[in-house]
Order: sequence, then C-alpha cells, then structure tokens
Amino acid sequence: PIYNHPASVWGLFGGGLDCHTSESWLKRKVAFVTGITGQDGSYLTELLLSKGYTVHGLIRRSSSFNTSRLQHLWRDQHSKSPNKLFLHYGDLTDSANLVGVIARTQPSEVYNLAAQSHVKVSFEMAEYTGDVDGIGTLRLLEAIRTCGLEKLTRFYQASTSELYGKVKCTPQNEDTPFHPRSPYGVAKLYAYWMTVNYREAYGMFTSNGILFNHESPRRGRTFVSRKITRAVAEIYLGKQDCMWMGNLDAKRDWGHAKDYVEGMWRMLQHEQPDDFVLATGETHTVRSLITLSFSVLSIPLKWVGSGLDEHAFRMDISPPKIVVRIDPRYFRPAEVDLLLGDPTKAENQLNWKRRWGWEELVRDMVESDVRSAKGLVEDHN
Ligand code: NDP
Ligand code: GDR
Repeated sequence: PIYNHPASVWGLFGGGLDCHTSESWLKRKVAFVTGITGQDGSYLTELLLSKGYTVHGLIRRSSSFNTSRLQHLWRDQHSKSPNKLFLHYGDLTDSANLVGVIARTQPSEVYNLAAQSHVKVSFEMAEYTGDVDGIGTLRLLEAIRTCGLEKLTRFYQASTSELYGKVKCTPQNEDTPFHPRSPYGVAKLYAYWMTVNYREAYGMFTSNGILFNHESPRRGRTFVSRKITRAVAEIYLGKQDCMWMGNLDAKRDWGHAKDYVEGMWRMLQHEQPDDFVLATGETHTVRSLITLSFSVLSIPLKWVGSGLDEHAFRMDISPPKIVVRIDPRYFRPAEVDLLLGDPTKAENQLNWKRRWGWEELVRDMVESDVRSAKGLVEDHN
C-alpha cells in the first residue's frame, strides 16, 4: 500500500474552510472508500477512477490475500503508468487510524461501505457487527469532524433494505417505518440515524443510500445469489451433486451492483444531502432464483413437492437427480420475508435509472461462474 500525501495546505488537521469553498473542494475529486475490497467497493472504484477521481481505499490487514477484486485496477506506483488508486491499512474499529487516514488523504467524498455485511453471521457475531457496522460509522463521522472537514467533505452511508425487516407496507420507500430483524439490521439502523443526526446537528453533507439487495459476479460466495449461481455452474459441469439451502420462500428485490454504485455517486453530487432508496421495484423468491439460474443453462428442473424431499428440486433428466435440498442450518433466527423497493425518489431527483433487468443479472452471474468453473477465468472472490 502506498500513502499519498496530497500537497495540501492544511498540514495534518483542518483549516480547510479558510482556503477553499466547498465547490472548489469538491472539484478536487478525492474519494475515500471504506470496504473497497468488497463487491460494491470494487465497482465504485472503477466508476470513480473512470470519472477522474483519486481514490483512497481502506483495507484490512489479513493473512490471506483480500484485494483480488481490485487486482485489475491496481497499478504499482513505481510503474511507468501508475493510476490514482491508493490503499491504506485500517479498520472501522480503530478511531486513531481513521483520523490519520482522513487527515492524510483530505477526501472531498467519503463512501462508507465497510461492514460485517452478512445477516446470518450477524446472529453469531452480534457484538462485533454492532461495533463495526454501527459504532464504526460514528467513528468515521467523528474522524471527519476531528479533521475539521465537516463543512467540506460529503459522506455516503451504505444503509440497507434490512432496516425495513418486518415490513409493514409494500413497496418500501424513504417514509416506510423501520423494524430490523437481525443484529446486522439493528447496527445499520444506528448508523442510519447517526448519518441523519450529523446532517442535522453539524450541517454535514451526509446521505443514506437505502439499497436493496444487489448482486454481481463479484458477490461474496456465501450470499444466496452467488451461492446458487456457483452451485448451478458446478452441477452443470458435473463437479458438484447438490446444493444445500435455507428458506426458499424469502422474497428479495435484486438488482445489479453496477447500477447501484452509480446511484451512490449520484447521491453525493446532488445539491442537498438526503436519503434515497435504490431498488428495482420487482421482487422474486429464492426458489425462482434457483429455477432461473438452471434455465440459463437450459437445465429442466422440477420441484418435488412431497415426502422426504418436500422442498427439493429435481433435475428432470433420466435418471432424475435431486440437486437442491434443505438444511435447517441456513435458516435465520428471525427472517425478513419480503422486500420490494420503490426507487421513485432516486429516479426523479437523481435521474438514476437501473440498466440491468432480473434475467440479465442472473445470466451474467451464471455465465461468469461457468467460465470460472471451467478454469477459463480466475475467480476473484
Ligand atoms: P462485502 O461484504 O462484499 O464487503 C464488505 C467490505 O467491508 C469488505 O471490503 C470488507 O473487508 C470490509 N470490512 C469488513 N469489516 C471491516 C472492518 N472492521 N473495518 C474495515 N473494513 C471492513 O459487502 P458489499 O460490497 O456487498 O456491500 C457494501 C456495503 O453495502 C456494506 O456496508 C453492506 O452492508 C451494504 N449493503 C449491501 C447490499 C448488497 O446487497 N450488497 C445492500 C445494502 C447495503 P475484507 O475484504 O477485508 O473482508
Ligand atoms: P440478505 O442476503 O440477508 O438479504 O442480505 P442473502 O443473500 O444472505 O439472503 C437472502 C435470502 O436468501 C435466504 N436464503 C439463504 N441465504 C444464504 N446466505 N444462504 C443460503 O443458503 C440461503 N437459503 C436461503 C435468506 O434466508 C434470505 O432470506 C444482503 C446483504 O448483502 C446485506 O449486507 C444487505 O444489507 C442486504 O442484502 C440488503
């Protein structure tokens, strides 16, 4: 990782207001991205670099390689053609580190994407999830204030449709009440309100993107979409017999991550800080995600609706083969049954429009997983 010291007139802390208007500050196009090694972080970095930003990313020290999603973007700064991507070690649990990185990088825009983002895992690591996803957001907001950048730096918070949880009305929009159903959702609720509070209390430009599920070939393997598309590819190639799943009846509003990172960026270019839903306005069951994934590869599938295999799917070939079974381990102590978002506000005010449809998303993921299962491309995540 290479630290970039921008030739700033501030020294380590603050003083920005004397030297810059907020407009000229924004024009510097310096972004700081936490969670840069994740699915969204990698797509957002691509987008920001393509728009001429200098991008600083926070990465965790790990004994195993954790920057594979950024590999194609990384240029050694000693090379002949370095780019404007810089990585900094840090962690949302380390306040002093965050202050130091913000002070050194002087970002005009901060995107807080870092999180323990797995809902099921959050039941097993509730305290840690609260620390990172909840208090971690507070630490980052405070780091911006400590550096005297609260009137200059714009802040994006990765909020989530998990805030709605036990939904009271459908579709969900910015005015729908919250009722989170997991330690992850509760931690994100704290972060959501801290983001609103810093806007109201200190006049900071802080915005929440309330994003519904979004997926891609770079999605982590333990989220349901990627677990399914990888398994379908492996079953197709005869490398795996069967996939073990949890609740097939859950309904989600699934979009493509590429569309959603564009919405994040638009939120920080808006004239006012605000909270926006990004969603597709369609909902599908996990079950239909499975059937669609198999159908991309023209594999006929039947749902076996009785007996021992009450929830199983069978490949409709001769001899028939059970390819999907249920394992109660994958059920959650409390489930979010139905998510369906209404993105009207973002469409009208940010001119945000998704480009990817449901079938295109699933096809993109399945085809990518077939390529990597065949060993034609490296699986980066
Ligand atoms: P990922 O799980 O793919 O990425 C999470 C990122 O956070 C990784 O870079 C991870 O680093 C980093 N991270 C985890 N813990 C810490 C920590 N303690 N300190 C610093 N960094 C940490 O998530 P997505 O890209 O899918 O999601 C991005 C954000 O958006 C998350 O906050 C998520 O909760 C939220 N969100 C996601 C949605 C989705 O459908 N994808 C929908 C709504 C919200 P490492 O690589 O080292 O593990
Ligand atoms: P979610 O995503 O919890 O919505 O959170 P996930 O893909 O994990 O689950 C979606 C639904 O599928 C059901 N399910 C299974 N889930 C997993 N992971 N594995 C299984 O085997 C399985 N079988 C059924 C789940 O019960 C659930 O109903 C994601 C994350 O990206 C969050 O960070 C983000 O905030 C929300 O989306 C919006």
